[in-house]
Amino acid sequence: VDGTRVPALVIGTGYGGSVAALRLAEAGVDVHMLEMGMAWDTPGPDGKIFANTTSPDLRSYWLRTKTKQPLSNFLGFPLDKAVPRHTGILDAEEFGGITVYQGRGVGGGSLVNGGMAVTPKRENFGAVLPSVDADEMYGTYYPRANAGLGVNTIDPAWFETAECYQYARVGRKHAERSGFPFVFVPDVYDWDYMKREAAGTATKSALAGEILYGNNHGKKSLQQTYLARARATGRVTVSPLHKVTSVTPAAGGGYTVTVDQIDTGGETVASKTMTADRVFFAAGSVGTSKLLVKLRATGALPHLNGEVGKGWGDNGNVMCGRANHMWDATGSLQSSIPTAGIDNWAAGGAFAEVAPLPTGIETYASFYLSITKNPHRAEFTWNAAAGRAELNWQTAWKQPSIDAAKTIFDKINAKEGTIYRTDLFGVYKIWGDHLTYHPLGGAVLGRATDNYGRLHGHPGLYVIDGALIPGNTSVNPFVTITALAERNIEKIIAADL
Ligand code: FAE
Repeated sequence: VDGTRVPALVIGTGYGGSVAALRLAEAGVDVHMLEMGMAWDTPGPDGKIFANTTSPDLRSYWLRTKTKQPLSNFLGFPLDKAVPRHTGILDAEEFGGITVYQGRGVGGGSLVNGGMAVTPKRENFGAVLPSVDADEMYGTYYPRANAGLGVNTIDPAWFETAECYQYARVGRKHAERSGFPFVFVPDVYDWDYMKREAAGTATKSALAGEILYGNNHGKKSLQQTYLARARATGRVTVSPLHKVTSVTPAAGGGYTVTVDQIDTGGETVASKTMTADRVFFAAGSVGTSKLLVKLRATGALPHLNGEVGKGWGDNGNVMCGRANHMWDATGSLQSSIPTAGIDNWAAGGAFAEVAPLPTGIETYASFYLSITKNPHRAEFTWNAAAGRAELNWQTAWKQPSIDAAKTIFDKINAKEGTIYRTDLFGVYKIWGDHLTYHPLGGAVLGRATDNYGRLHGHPGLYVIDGALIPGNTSVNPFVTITALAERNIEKIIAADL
């Protein structure tokens, strides 16, 4: 790596980065990808690559000495426990008013996420990205992204009988009894594989509760899709445990990229520089934003404009649980892959997923992750004294999300004669309003960049990840991130190379 010159360098190996790498390589361009997380291709002492959700270990968290589980409590008891500090797979990155969960490793968020692969309703897309031609997105790039990601839908007949989706059928019943539209949510998990798990003919992953810290089987992460195809071109090199710290114009043209190689304890073992004709920022909304505000403030990229760092949102994420009556048991066996959604976006600004609580025991609880229309947007800035990027999100800004989610769950509770759970996020705390799984924005399309992700002020620098999307997508974001990356890289290859 050290001293190399490459035509295209990609920072990060999540959705945006993987699309860029594949399409550039197919166009004949050699690509080097730098990823701060691990490769996740080698089994641990237990024979598995990834740790189970119910027994987090050193593989589970990014450089923490104690787990920070999104569901912090159960029946009033704190669940977090000590783990060795290690470059684990899930980063719970804490800013002043919010904890932002992100995947770390080759594959980015695809390693840890639930695989829910939702294309937003076309009527909502215009509000998300008004400068993007929706005909092109829905005619070409959303279909391309869905095919590339391996999106598939559950067999509705199997859904009706599968023990592991009793919780989702209870969720549907309650939604429909209160008059809310119920929808199936597509996923990149292989539903045929899950059928075999249920039949006892395949090693269990979703039915063993695997999620958050990686799935050992069944889920098509980017390692199985875009990144596999990118590597097969022979033109893509991936360097894990390499963290980019600076990008600045190089004397002879192109950019000098400074990289810390780290060990699995997070310590820097080597500092390297590379030179690249073009650099693609694909470090995720948070990673890209943090880098760009630092590089602007420190003078490494002085011509970045004032929009860099702005327009960040949490996709309106808020969680809650409901306590059901004894006749609405949700099942002791729950697939970790959600497949049911309640769509109240048009009327109440909320799209809620019926999520699992895979505890292995009957809880009589229904659990939901809502995506809501939250108007608040935060900004990343560089704190020179502290030497770090900060985000000015306020915890109180979740109130519009809580209000939107209540349009669904207050009504269901009233209809069913049930109450909210108060034991999942602390003691007597109903709302999981301290976190997001869906960071978006910070280098918004058409503001910090042109309409295709070219950063203003520095030719040859591109943003191609969730940082382009202004804070909300109305549904889970990765299909939109992938489709937008497909659109932008096609234009960049045609016009710039
Ligand atoms: P991302 O996938 O985050 O990739 C960025 C990569 O860059 C990461 O691998 C970083 O380690 C790496 N990186 C960052 N900084 C640096 C640096 N300085 N140097 C080198 N590498 C760096 O970005 N979305 C859905 O649509 N459906 C779901 O079901 C879903 N469930 C989720 C569940 C969880 C627990 C989490 C955390 C997220 C979930 N998401 C879901 C969100 C989704 O994973 C996320 O929007 C995408 O992964 C973002 O894609 P990007 O390409 O922007």
